[in-house]
Amino acid sequence: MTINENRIGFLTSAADEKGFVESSLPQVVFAGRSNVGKSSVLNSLARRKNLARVGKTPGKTIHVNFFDADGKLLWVDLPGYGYARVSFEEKKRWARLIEGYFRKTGTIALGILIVDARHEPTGLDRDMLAYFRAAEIPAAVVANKCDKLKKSEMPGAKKTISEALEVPEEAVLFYSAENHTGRDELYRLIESAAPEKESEA
Ligand SMILES: Nc1nc2c(ncn2[C@@H]2O[C@H](COP(=O)(O)OP(=O)(O)OP(=O)(O)O)[C@@H](O)[C@H]2O)c(=O)[nH]1
Ligand SMILES: [Mg+2]
Repeated sequence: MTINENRIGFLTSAADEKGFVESSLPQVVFAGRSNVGKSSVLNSLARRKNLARVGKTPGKTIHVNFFDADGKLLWVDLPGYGYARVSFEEKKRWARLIEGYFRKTGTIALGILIVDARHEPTGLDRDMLAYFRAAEIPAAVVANKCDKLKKSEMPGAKKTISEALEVPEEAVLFYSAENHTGRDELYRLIESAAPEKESEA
């Protein structure tokens, strides 16, 4: 399926489960630790600067944000997990919101786990990926901010991420929301994740 990149638009921001979009469209979900660049990757894919809101400090995305991609997919930008410097109450709220999303939502065609290319993934990243597997959600691992790595550091970074997440090295896609490295490959993966619509006879 092709997704027209000029037809990706913001739908709604949900602070709680009542705000979730009810739709039969397959969903592509952007998940990962706070500040790894989930919202930036979404913007880079859509070739837009401020479609999803990006922050200098972790914890920018606090709601579940829904985007319509060409009337064919819903893209879902989640709040990040694992940010230590927020209150316990706020952490609980995020966890409830993210868990509620996965519990209530329709078909997820692709789970995109975004990690920071410079850092070893955490237990929470492993949990996220394990959840995708258990729920039989096809998953992609995107190592964002690769513009911050020297070329010589890239093979080691890939190895670290693949070992920590127990996925083959080929499954780790380097990405840069800054200079759009990996953009076309991830875009194609998203396009191929959605099932072709059955022809209406
Ligand atoms: N150099 C570089 N900076 C990036 C890249 N992607 C994101 N950033 C920066 O990282 C910061 C966080 O980006 P966001 O897109 O808000 O991250 P997020 O994962 O959505 O964060 P939360 O919504 O808080 O969970 C911002 O200052 C971005 O400009 C990248 O590929 N390269
Ligand atoms: Mg965000």
